[in-house]
Amino acid sequence: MNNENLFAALRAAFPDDLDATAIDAADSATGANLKRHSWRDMDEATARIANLLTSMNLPAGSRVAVQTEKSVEALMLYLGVLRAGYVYLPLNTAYQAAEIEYFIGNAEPAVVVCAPKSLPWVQPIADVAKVAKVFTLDENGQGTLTEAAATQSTVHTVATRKADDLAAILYTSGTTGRSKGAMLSHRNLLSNAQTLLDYWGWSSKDVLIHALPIFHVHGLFVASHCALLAGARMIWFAKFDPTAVIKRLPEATVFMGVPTLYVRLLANASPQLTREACANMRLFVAGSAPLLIETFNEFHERTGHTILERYGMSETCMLTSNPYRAAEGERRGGTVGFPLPGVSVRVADDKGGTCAVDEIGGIEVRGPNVFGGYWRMPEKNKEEFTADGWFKTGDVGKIDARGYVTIVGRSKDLIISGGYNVYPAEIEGYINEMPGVAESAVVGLPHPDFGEGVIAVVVAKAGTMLDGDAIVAALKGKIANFKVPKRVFIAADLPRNAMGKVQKNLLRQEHAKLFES
Ligand code: MCA
Ligand code: AMP
Repeated sequence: MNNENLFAALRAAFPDDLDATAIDAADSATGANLKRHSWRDMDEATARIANLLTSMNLPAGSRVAVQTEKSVEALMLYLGVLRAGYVYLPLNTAYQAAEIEYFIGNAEPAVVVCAPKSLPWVQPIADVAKVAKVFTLDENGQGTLTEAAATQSTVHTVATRKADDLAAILYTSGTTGRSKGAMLSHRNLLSNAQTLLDYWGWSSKDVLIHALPIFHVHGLFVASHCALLAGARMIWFAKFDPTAVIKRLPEATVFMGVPTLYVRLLANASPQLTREACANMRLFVAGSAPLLIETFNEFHERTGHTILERYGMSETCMLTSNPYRAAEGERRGGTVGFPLPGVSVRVADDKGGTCAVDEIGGIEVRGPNVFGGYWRMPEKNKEEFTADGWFKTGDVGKIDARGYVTIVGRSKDLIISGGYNVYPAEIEGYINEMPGVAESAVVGLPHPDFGEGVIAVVVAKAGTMLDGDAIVAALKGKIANFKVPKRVFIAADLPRNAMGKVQKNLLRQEHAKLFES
């Protein structure tokens, strides 16, 4: 039987010369190389981790939940989990105890890997959830995981998996209730990577600057899978710093970023983002949030490069892309391009029909990249797939006569800040639990750096005085820092329509200029 494990395809794409460089780990602050990792190193490191996991006799389908800083070793962990045939569950490093408790309780992983500094609070959470083993891994690739893996063999036969077997679970927050785990199969991930490899013209001569986090689709799947499947070298930044990244552009060919990274590259004073710095580059990809047309135009003026904007989701990987090759069309700023080969996109009206050209409606998608459903939430699957099997993205958009897709908004109450999703309902839940709070509304406002900045408007209970800064401070200890409102306003009441629904658009209008400077 053919092995349909994603790792088998990635391993088959390693170059013949295993001693060639696969990854250059760069210093985030200076851009200088810190450590070279060959393809052989990658093969051996992933084999050791796979052997370690296999030696633990975990049940088939076991989840390995990981909350660690970005490092090459953390990427090896992901690949090792795939290689062993288990299910990878990445967690944002910003998540705090209450958030991690939910994910571990919900996913019931067999293994958890965390930062050594988090062990004191992760271990008790893992104990309650009956996790078999907690390992540590720090930002330098050291920890109990590395120690245990070091005793393992560097030879490992890739575990055989079917295309529909689960490869990863990515938690994405819900508009109501708690986060949902999107179940992605080996087919979902591999089909999407193969499509992008071809559509974006990857080859082994490419050099990718990898400066995104590796706990989301963009950095973990889109960027890493493309480079690995192409047998291309990566320059690996644990954190994004515009100066350091610009220093490495002259030897790179591809860069991927959320819009905030482009805003910061353009704002950077030294060294400058110039045509000369980008002379070797062939492709700049943006996605995860809307790219402002101003950024798209300024980037073109400064570098001569036209950013390729694409659109995707945790549940679906990549859905649409502006064309790479000129013969297929121009890259149009403000649009997310065409449905990728093999992916179907339609715009649905609210009467169960399909919208005409240029008519606005709900974006629905289908394809080998679309996930199988949410982890242990059959009722959500019913809600979010149509009867004829299309996934309702919650994005609102249109398709023009030429086939370009434009996203005009979202039907889901979601804020995207610097490429991270913030669900107002979740934050409002935390604020409403605070003493003295009657109710609250969380909205996103235009933000020059993050695209959208989170704020809250809070109403006090009768006879109570509230302090916005104190609410911000209290939230900082509880939830991931990017979800914490940048400002909290105290108001006498919230604007409501005749149906009693809070009119968030009025709050957005009232505070629209808050972040303008
Ligand atoms: C950091 N801060 C933020 C954000 N990031 N605030 C709002 N939104 C953010 N995204 C705040 C912190 O709370 C902190 O505030 C202060 O900034 C400094 O934190 P630090 O971690 O040092 O920030 P940074 O290193 O400058 O990070 C900014 C960043 C990062 C590099 C833009 O947010 C980032 O890497 N974003 C990329 C996210 C991503 O990869 N998304 C892809 C999702 P304080 O000091 O008050 O605590 S995949 C996806 O969406 C789909 C599938 C797709 O299509 O790709
Ligand atoms: P997530 O599933 O958390 O990764 O977020 C997916 C959401 O990000 C999508 O449903 C869109 O709302 C948004 N998104 C991703 N790419 C783009 C883009 N290029 N333009 C606008 N929104 C985007």
